[in-house]
Amino acid sequence: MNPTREDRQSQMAGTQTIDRSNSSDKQEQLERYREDATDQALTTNTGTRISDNQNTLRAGVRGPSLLEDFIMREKITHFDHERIPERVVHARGAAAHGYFESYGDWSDLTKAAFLSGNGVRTPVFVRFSTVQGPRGSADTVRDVRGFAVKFYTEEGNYDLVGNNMPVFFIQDAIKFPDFVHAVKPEPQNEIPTGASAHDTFWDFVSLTPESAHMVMWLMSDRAIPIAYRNMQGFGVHTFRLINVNGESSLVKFHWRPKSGTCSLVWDEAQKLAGKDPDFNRRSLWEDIENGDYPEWELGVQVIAEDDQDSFDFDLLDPTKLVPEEQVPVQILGRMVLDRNPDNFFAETEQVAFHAGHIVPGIDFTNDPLLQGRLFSYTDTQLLRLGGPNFNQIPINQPLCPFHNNQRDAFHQHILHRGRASYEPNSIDDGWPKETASAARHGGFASYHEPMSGTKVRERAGSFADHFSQAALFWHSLSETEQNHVVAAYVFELSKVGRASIRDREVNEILLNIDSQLARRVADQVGVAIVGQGAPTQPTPSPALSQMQLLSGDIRSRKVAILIADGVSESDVSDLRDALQKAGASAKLVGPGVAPVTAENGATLIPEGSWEGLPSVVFDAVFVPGGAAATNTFSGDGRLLHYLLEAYKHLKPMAFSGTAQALPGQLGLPGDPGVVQGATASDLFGDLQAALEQHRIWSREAQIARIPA
Ligand code: HDE
Repeated sequence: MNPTREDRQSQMAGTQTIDRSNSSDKQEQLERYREDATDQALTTNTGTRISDNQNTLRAGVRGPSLLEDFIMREKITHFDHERIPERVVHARGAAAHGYFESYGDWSDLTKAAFLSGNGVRTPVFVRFSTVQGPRGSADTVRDVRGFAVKFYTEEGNYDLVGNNMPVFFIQDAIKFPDFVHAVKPEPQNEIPTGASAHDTFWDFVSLTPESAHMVMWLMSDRAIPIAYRNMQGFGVHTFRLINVNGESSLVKFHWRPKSGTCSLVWDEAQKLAGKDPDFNRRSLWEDIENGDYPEWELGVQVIAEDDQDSFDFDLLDPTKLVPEEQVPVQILGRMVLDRNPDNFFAETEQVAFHAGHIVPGIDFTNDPLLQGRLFSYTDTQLLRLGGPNFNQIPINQPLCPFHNNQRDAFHQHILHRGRASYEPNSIDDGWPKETASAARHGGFASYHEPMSGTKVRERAGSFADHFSQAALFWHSLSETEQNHVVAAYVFELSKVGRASIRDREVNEILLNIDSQLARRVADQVGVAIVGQGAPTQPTPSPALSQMQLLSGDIRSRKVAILIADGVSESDVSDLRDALQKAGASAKLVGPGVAPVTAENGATLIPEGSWEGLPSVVFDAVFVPGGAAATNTFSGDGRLLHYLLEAYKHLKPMAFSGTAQALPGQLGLPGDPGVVQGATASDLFGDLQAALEQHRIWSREAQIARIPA
């Protein structure tokens, strides 16, 4: 961090370093903190130029090192202190900058300025994460994904710290450490990394029926998203919006991806954890670098204060969702991520989200999980970021001015010049002063929610039903998705050593959700069903099925074009052009990364090798024609494995010209995803149609053992 001399002067003058004329641009603000060492001398931290960065000062060329060497000491000391504690949950993540744009003036709902007019733009920084694994764990594990958005609004920072699932495991914050200890690696051997498939997790959730609904989501395809850009996001809790008249509405926040919602298949997710543990992080980065910006729409389900008791569950219960068929989502604006961070540590690692960072126009409810979060996030930053000045770290600084009488503490960067650090004061004419609450641009004032009550440690009876919405989710899924849920329970419970835990999960949880689900799992994990359970038969909510959530186009899909010497160059370029025109992309993948000579003598440069860019990192595979290339393909086990794996993972596969012999050689049964044509242009329409479906689900019955 290298503030300029002007920055220092303005800080010394007691003003913030924020230039209001640039307030719409976080990038501008970060610019002043960005170090550019081009043409600069290597120095110590105190500015002394260094003449030798290769050798420690020593007594004679073979003698002992000298304590006097302040250059070596400073360098090693700094290195020794490079690590900060990783987040206790959500340690593994990736982030990007972008903007939020309001579609209109939503003053009837909220007085928040960032939602006050069509086209109003607010810079954002968004961090996606997994929950269980440490900072270096794999991206594609079965887990909940964090979806945390920091809006740098002109009225202060607003953080919407959500997940990619609309509910949570527990109802009360006091259970969070128990839940996290149970899902984290087991204490004696720190196994498993990034997985819930172990005894302590299933012990806890089988003893905690309120987790039943969220565990269903965790066992569904939502827990293995193919890309962050393909995830929905949810605020989970019920929040309040306060309008310009001071009236409150209860809301659930939704992020809807423009690229549609879709997932990996389980075998692919596991393989990716080894072949490309950075898979989600990498595609977010590459898409943004390529100008293919991920985009979401922000929506709210709005419930009038007076209607809050009209549901058969409690809106304050975070294990419940509001079915969209009951309360439709009203879209308020869109968010585009268009810039990668400059420095992972400075931005992605140091960003401090907090469910309690709100602005006028937004307020909390009494959801007991949310209430606990309001304490936790500051507390965690005090440890991680080393003291209470973490909001002075550039990525956390608001874009609007910020002034108060908080002083000193570790890592204080502001040179407060005022003489009075208390209020009221007369010495500094009373500044900084309060701002009265107002319809617009006023100070924050909490919603005047009527309160009464007796001090108790007790949950409301309205929080008692734990199975109806788990059943709602199950009955809303397509048959394919249900098969995946069953397979996930079987996979996870098969890794649970204690038979009593498997038994409890099946008989005391699943049997209360759906007897067929319980039986299908029980059969595979050696549990005898005891009793009947008391499942409900809810009316399905189609909005909960991912099968309804595809984008309908092939934008952002990634296709491998397999090449070898003698490949048809026109097939390669025609397909690549057609994909690009449709918003998708392609990479040339060769036996190695050495240039390949096409049939017509053209040189093609592979962007990766068959081993380095395996089929699991693509959505589809294309094998162009060319007699010599087909000959190479058909005799190379690596290539044949490539194709079989793509087939197994239900991907569209296209073969042109002489390559049309390959499906027959491999004995691949024909289906709408095995596309063939004399040339790339001939087959593109069919490939596009298959890619729009993303996976060929009909193929699954042939290749997977689905517990009936
Ligand atoms: Fe968090 N959570 N959480 N959480 N959470 C953290 O804060 C916590 C909960 C969520 O990318 C921590 O800075 C408690 C629900 C996200 O930096 C910590 C409870 C939801 C992120 C913390 C919850 C979330 C966190 C760890 C129960 C979805 C990552 C590091 C009362 C609505 C943000 C940190 C990022 C991070 C506490 C429950 C989402 C320890 C006590 C529910 C996306 O403060």
